[in-house]
Amino acid sequence: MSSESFSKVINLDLKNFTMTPATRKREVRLSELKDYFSDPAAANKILSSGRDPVVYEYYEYVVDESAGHLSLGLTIIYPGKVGKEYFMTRGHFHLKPAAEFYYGIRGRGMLLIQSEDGRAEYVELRPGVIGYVPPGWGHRTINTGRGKFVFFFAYPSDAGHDYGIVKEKGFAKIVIEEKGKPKVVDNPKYVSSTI
Ligand code: PAN
Ligand code: ZN
Repeated sequence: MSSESFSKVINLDLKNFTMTPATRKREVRLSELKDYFSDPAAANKILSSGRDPVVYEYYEYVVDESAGHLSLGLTIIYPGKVGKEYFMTRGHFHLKPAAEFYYGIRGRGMLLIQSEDGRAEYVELRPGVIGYVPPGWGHRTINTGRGKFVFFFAYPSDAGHDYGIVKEKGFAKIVIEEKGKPKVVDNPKYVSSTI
């Protein structure tokens, strides 16, 4: 059993969008993500101009890794697009069928969820709106606004992360800008799991 004290203040700074304490802070730049976008040539064009923007960053506080605990965090997705596709997270499934929730704090975005057999749904997130990821469903978030998109999340600490399925197959849907508005469309590069 952990000897850690649990009576601590976990502070979400809603002005500067930071979380303390955090066990981890990660920044993900376009160079790491370029193959996840439907138009890698558009990503290469940005990169070859000498820019490698931070697409998103997140803070995570793993209170305790053992079963029964929650991990908490704050994600900030910057505004931007690669071709027509908005900046987004890599996306993943959990190794165990664990649920997660996202609470919108700032900006406009979408939570895209997908079952292992390819059923896809989405929720539009804005401040005060909660997005729910059911156990076993993959999830990705997308910034569809003009400013930062910020949300709080919590999920079971022993859930684990599987990034491989999304890397190999992508998501069935992508979110693009059309006539200045977000639109959810079929992903032309999606690899369906049915043979
Ligand atoms: C979130 C995500 C966070 C970053 O905390 O980890 O938004 O997205 P990627 O993990 O897909 O890079 C979460 O869903 N945790 O389980
Ligand atoms: Zn997750």
